[in-house]
Amino acid sequence: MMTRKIEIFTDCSLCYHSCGTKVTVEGGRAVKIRGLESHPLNKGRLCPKGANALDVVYSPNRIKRPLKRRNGAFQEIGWDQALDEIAERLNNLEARFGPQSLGMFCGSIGVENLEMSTLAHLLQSGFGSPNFFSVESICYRMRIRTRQMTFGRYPTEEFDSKLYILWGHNPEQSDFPLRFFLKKNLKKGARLVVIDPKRIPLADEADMYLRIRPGTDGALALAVMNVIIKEDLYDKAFVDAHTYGFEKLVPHVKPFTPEWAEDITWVAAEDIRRLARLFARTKGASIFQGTCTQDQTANGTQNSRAFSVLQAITGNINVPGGWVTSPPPRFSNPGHVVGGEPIGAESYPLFFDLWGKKAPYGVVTMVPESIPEKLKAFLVVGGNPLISMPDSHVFREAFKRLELLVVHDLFMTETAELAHYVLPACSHLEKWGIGYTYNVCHCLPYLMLRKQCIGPLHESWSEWRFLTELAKRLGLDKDFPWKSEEEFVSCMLGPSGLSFDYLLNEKPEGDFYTDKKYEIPQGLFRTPTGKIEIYSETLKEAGFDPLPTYLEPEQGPIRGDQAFRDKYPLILSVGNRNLYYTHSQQRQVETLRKLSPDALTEIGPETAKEYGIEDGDLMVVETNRGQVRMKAKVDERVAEGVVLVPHGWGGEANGNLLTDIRVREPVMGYPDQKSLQCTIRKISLRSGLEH
Ligand SMILES: Nc1nc2c(c(=O)[nH]1)N[C@H]1C(S)=C(S)[C@@H](COP(=O)(O)OP(=O)(O)OC[C@H]3O[C@@H](n4cnc5c(=O)[nH]c(N)nc54)[C@H](O)[C@@H]3O)O[C@H]1N2
Ligand SMILES: Nc1nc2c(c(=O)[nH]1)N[C@H]1C(S)=C(S)[C@@H](COP(=O)(O)OP(=O)(O)OC[C@H]3O[C@@H](n4cnc5c(=O)[nH]c(N)nc54)[C@H](O)[C@@H]3O)O[C@H]1N2
Ligand code: SF4
Ligand SMILES: [Mo]
Repeated sequence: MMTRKIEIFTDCSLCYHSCGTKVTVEGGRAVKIRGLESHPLNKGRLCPKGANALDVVYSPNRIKRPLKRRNGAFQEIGWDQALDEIAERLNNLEARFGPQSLGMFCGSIGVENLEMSTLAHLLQSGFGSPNFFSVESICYRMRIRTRQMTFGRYPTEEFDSKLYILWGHNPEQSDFPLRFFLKKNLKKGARLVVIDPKRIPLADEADMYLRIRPGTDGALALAVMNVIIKEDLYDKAFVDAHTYGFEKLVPHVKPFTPEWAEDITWVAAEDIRRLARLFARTKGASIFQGTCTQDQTANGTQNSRAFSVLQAITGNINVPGGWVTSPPPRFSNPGHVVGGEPIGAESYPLFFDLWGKKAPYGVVTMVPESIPEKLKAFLVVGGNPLISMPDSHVFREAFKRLELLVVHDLFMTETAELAHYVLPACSHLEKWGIGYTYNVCHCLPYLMLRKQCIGPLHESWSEWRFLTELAKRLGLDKDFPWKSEEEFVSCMLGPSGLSFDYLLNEKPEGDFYTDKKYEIPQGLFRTPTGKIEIYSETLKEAGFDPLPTYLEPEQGPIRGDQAFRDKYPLILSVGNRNLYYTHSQQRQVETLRKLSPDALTEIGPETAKEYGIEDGDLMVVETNRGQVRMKAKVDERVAEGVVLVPHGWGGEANGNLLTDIRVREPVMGYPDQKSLQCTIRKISLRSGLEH
């Protein structure tokens, strides 16, 4: 019998970049996956994860059938039984404690978890709960919020730049598409500055490398501002025409001299001056701030404010290579706004509400303290919070107190292991969806239909099917009116201007959804003053500094307690990315595991020597919250006194056993994961004893 071989253009959603792929399907089975040359983002390339995506899809470790915990062990059951029981338990909790006792959590899957989070939000809000949590309250939304606050919209850095300032961002590991744009433009004469406590390999190609003390980026940014203003390097015409509050910034930054910053940041005053001059003299310069690095520090919101102000005063807004405001794609968002505010809205109001525009997200760092009083049931759809959220012990203990924990995933994660019900999810090749590049992919306004390439494997269900069927049992049918997943995706695409049929039949490779425009028309900046707000009344009214400021890490040498630092003298940053894995995923893929077999703690040679540790030794990293065991990677690229621990590994190598959920950024409640304190020691393999 002839088996038909077809090639389908779709996107990879093993991370949020959404690279274009070509999937060869033969007899209903995906047999090959390659990069799609005509996709403007990856231009035919795939990272090792994407290239090995079929090993994820066809992994023998996939959860095959719904599982129910009984007497401490999992038992296979049918979908109907699982959904009937979950619905009954949810209805029961609603009757006893009210609908807000349900919390929903979505992780970082594909681009902004678009369909997943829309459906999840629809279910939880239809049920009557405002408590939707996602990675948005530890990653990225802070930058969006802050840029909205400053510009009244959300400009993003262009991939083709004349000056790349990698400010705590390492594209070689985390930003596969950017890496190629960067390398191409370096050959054409673009400049590069790397600001990082690790001399990442890209720094070897840079015009400047600034070795910074973790968590002090805000101080450096203020000093750069100081020089630009003092040396009269700012773009006067742009400042006059488009900004509000510059005259207040001038006296404000006077004390933040390069010498002041040198003591704080470890960056030489002369380098700060050089950076300021280079930046101010380049039209088409962009700060590429760490995607979560700059959020997860004590000064997070103010870091993003400072970067925004730097782009503005150098006139690097809406110029090719700078930060550019392209309209975001419009998708229909059928989710209701439920009365009542999510957990965290009161403590961190600017995260929730900006000028009356309410975000659907609760603050995830407040979840554990809300269990069991406020939250009794938790649905996790595509996330692994027990590994990915800060302070894993605290999350674990809280989750144990839930009356109902349901996890929808492809694999038996540490979070799933604790659940009452585990439900098998479809991979991205088994369902319909939307792939687009906008907020994470820097001004490439591109939209693609994610096609269902193969039927669902095993008994896995897509989010659409799972949540629609659960909704029916909760009496929420009216909130899920779509007869098929295609119809749902088609409805979401509605306002984008690119229809399902067009993207399926005419542009299977995807299409640009809007032209890029660089001019600044009247009314572009939708802030209260209609200008770029260097001075923000909004922040002031919320009780924060209206001008960019600097706050030391809570445990650091200026704010922290000396006795604490005597015990934990080294600076800890948790979560540098690893090209071969997305967070806690893909460890089961043999090819990738061979390329990156171990969790590695990175330290500099002097630090290693001081603690009697050699490269490859087994070592312990310890904080006030817990400890991890990992292999040591002694690397002269790492600043002395700094310990870099990855996240995403499980068991005793879980980096989030070290982080502290109570150490939070004051404006938006994000956890500090980049500037904590720790100590390290060697484990002797022979005796098994720790030194
Ligand atoms: N200390 C520290 N911790 C961090 C970070 C850090 O820098 N430092 N970074 C943080 C950041 S920025 C983020 S975004 C978070 C990420 O946090 P998470 O998104 O919770 O992390 P993942 O490990 O990617 O978990 C995703 C889960 O979804 C499953 N999955 C994959 N595809 C699908 C699907 O299509 N459907 C369903 N239902 N499930 C699917 C995967 O198997 C996996 O178990 O981690 C955070 N954790
Ligand atoms: N392969 C892979 N790619 C990913 C992910 C993944 O899990 N795997 N996750 C995706 C997600 S959700 C996100 S949010 C992004 C994260 O992307 P980013 O937050 O940009 O993280 P990295 O690119 O690892 O870069 C972090 C760099 O910052 C440095 N650094 C650490 N602390 C500080 C500090 O205080 N100041 C400064 N200036 N530098 C510091 C580190 O040494 C490291 O080189 O990556 C995305 N891409
Ligand atoms: S960078 Fe992300 S989207 Fe692109 S191929 Fe790799 S895993 Fe897939
Ligand atoms: Mo993230």
